[in-house]
Amino acid sequence: MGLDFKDIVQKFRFEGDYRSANIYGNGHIHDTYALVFQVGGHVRRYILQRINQHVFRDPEGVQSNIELVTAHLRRKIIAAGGDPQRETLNLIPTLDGNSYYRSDEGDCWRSFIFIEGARTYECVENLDHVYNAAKAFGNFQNMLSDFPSEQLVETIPNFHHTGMRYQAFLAAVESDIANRARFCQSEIDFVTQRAAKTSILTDMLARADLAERVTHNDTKFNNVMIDDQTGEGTCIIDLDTVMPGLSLYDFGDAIRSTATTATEDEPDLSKVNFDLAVYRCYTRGYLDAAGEILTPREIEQLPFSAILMTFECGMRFLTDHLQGDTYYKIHRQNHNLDRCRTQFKLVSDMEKQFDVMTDIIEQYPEGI
Ligand code: ADP
Ligand code: GN1
Ligand code: MG
Repeated sequence: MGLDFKDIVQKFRFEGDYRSANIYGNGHIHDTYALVFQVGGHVRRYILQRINQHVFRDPEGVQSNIELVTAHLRRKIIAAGGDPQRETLNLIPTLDGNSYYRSDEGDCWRSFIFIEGARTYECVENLDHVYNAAKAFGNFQNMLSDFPSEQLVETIPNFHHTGMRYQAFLAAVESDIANRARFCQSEIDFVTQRAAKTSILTDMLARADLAERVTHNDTKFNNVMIDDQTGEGTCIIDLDTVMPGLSLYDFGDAIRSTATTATEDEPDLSKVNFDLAVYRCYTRGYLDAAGEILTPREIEQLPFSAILMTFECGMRFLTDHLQGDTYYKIHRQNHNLDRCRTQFKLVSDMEKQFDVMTDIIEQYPEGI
């Protein structure tokens, strides 16, 4: 049965006359739609999302975080002379003033102003975009450096606790509920051979060797909107996982998704290579923006974080494949396995180039 958008649309304080709703974007988690309205002679768009409640068990907590974080960002953006309508997400309230609407079926819907004149990219097209995306993520980190983290709900507990992710992976191999383990033994071995690496960052955090900060935790390249005219990183989106974490999670996940020559699900691994020029450029942008707040220990661990976050992501795709694809949206058979393989290819490349990656960080700001 098709969705009755007219009914949902009536619950929010939208401007204009509703015209249409179209599936939008390439996110793995939520159902995202672009809503089109007519306001006088103009078209106005909004983003409408059905929150994935299998992934986010506490939608109220998610929304409370987004309300608090966007209010904080809005103040910072205004103070810096920026445009808060474009440089952060803006929730559209429901008629009764809530930040989401729960339908009779139990679905949770939320809406944002559609950021026009900017777009997200699945793959890098040029180094200016890379530098600007890195600056935008670094700046996002800066703007949240004085956010009171105790106000945030942990929307997905232990999200980047790689050791716990490894335990979940082992359990998935053990139960092998979808009978797929025998078809991915080399990927399973790839993970188990690296088990000792999984606890390095969380151990450093536990002994206060690394600072806990408020971080984004999902700094995928397609979670930054790039301005069509200027190429600047206009707005960081997808704020569901903003919560206490390590700056290294954000740097590492950004390198994972940016410093690659192919899409995340490219089946032909000969096309998937770690791109050192992109790594260098992202590092420069990120350190230009956030370098001053980072500790020497954080900076030292940047290359390793890229490997660990890529490994963790590949391991999560493999876990979901073994569990019968219950977490990420898939669009073809073995989709999660293909995604896992691209990540492990990148891990292998980075392991071989680890010394060069480290040199690049040490050369900053001169030789980079
Ligand atoms: P998911 O968690 O499923 O990845 P996102 O919140 O990242 O969902 O949204 C999916 C896509 O929708 C984004 O990659 C982006 O292209 C688009 N999008 C999201 N929010 C906005 C917005 N406010 N304005 C314009 N496009 C947006
Ligand atoms: C998911 O929501 P999206 O598509 O930006 C996932 C990330 C993964 C990413 C891999 C809440 O991100 O953790 O790194 O897919 N988000 C969640 O592409 O699990
Ligand atoms: Mg997204």
